[in-house]
Amino acid sequence: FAKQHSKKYDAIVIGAGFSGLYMLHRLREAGFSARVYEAAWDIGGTWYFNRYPGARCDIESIYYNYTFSEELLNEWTWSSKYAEQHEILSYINFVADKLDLRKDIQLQTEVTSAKYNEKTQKWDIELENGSKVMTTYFIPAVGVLSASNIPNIKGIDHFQRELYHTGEWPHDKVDFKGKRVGVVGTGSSGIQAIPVIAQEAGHLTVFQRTPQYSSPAHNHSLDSETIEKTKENFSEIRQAMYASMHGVPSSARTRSTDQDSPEERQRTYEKAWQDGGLFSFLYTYSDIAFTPEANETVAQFIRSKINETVHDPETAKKLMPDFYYGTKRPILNTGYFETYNRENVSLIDLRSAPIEEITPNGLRTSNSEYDLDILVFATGFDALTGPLLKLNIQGKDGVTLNEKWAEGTQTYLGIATSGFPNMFMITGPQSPSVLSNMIVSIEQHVDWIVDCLAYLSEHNATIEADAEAEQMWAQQCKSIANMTLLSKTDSWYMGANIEGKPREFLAFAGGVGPYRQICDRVASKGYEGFTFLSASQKTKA
Ligand code: NA7
Repeated sequence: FAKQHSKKYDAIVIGAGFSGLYMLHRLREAGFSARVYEAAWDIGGTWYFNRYPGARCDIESIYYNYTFSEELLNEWTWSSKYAEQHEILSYINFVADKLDLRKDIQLQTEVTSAKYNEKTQKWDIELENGSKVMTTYFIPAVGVLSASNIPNIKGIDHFQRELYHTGEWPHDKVDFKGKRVGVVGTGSSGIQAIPVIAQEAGHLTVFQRTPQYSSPAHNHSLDSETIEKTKENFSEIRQAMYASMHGVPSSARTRSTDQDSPEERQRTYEKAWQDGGLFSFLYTYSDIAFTPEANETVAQFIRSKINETVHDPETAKKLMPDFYYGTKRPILNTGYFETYNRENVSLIDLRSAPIEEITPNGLRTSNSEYDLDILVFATGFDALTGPLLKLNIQGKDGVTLNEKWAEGTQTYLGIATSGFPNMFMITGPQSPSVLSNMIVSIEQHVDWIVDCLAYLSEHNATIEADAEAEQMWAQQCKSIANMTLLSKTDSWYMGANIEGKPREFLAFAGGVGPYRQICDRVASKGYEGFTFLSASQKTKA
């Protein structure tokens, strides 16, 4: 009996990153039996895998921690404004130990499928080793940037030297010393890694498809006064984060670009540049995210900074971004543009000469061949939907999630999807997560889900999102994105980086504060937009 019992849980959570860990904590607190399965060798999720050189968070460390516990807040102290990957991983381990989470986490365990059983109203979860586990609530906490995108380039399997992806970085130190290194990709990961690799490599060749806007992080160590002040005032800071647009305690000014003279705007942008905040430019004027002309004023400012920084005019020209500022997540850097002034760094513009083939010893573009000892793919992720679709999830009537979302993503609040009862996504597609400080979004989702589970448990019921509610939600996500410039750029927010992926804006762009209000309203109206199935219906089925 004990053995059988150990294979049944109230809740199964997949993933032991920030979201899975907090979910486990809240489930246990609420009295549910729970188990977390994690494919990796240890906990940490994104911060376990993304250990490439220069990896750090783009949200200020003092806001990038759990906010639910005063004790955790008081006992942890960050060393710098933007924390490095290893420090964030230490923080995650500190929390897991403090809350004694490990005993309910099973590592090195990949979930191979999750199937909803309509007779039992339970989920059957299959693990890599063939064993099966049953759960009432199925909670994928698999993150939004965890399915690495390794481009399908001819010859890639025949490369005979060292090949890495930033999102699956090895634990052993990669030795770049004196080597000919190639980096493909200049998103956040590439822009963080390139300056660090350049310091060690014999020669670094950067293969760039799309130039990016990026501003200096101005990272520095945190002084004790800042830390103390933050800790003392954290309850107000927390409220501001919860009510905000992006999960940080700042907001956009109400002033528009045309209310200031060009000289005044220049001063405002210079201040944002010096400030080094992720959203500093987006907060300068109210119309930047909405109006092409307003947006162009920021774009021009950043282009002029690139021009001033990069000595070689040809290289500077190749680095000029030309899409709407802020329609891809802004990027902070430490010495990125300066890196192109180094003798040992060259920049290849793939727009004028695309990659044709990976050869056994390097890479060939349409007009040159490059001999490389190490090739680094900083080519991003199949974002948001990718990690969920990899899980092999099957809902009612044998319909898989992949079939349901083949033509486009359908969710209600980014938390649930019709036909998949009792399944709850944390920071799923069509939620504000990727546009925000992820931890604020994670905590809000988890808290909402746990309240919902308590309600279900009390009423002995199963819950399912209504198809009409999710259609309305998808429409709302689309309309909000269309009011901004966000949907006018080919980005991973739009699914545009993955071949064959439906083109649609994959997040709720209305802000974390308004989103929280919507979720709370749904709950307070008895989970409006959801249908309940009672236990008696279960017996009949
Ligand atoms: P991103 O932001 O998706 O960046 C990936 C980069 O790789 C980007 O420059 C891409 O160019 C480039 N890329 C992708 N595929 C190819 C191929 N086939 N050939 C050449 N170049 C390619 O991923 P990151 O890991 O940097 O950042 C993801 C998020 O993590 C980031 O937003 C932060 O929130 C943290 P493209 O722009 O598609 O032309």
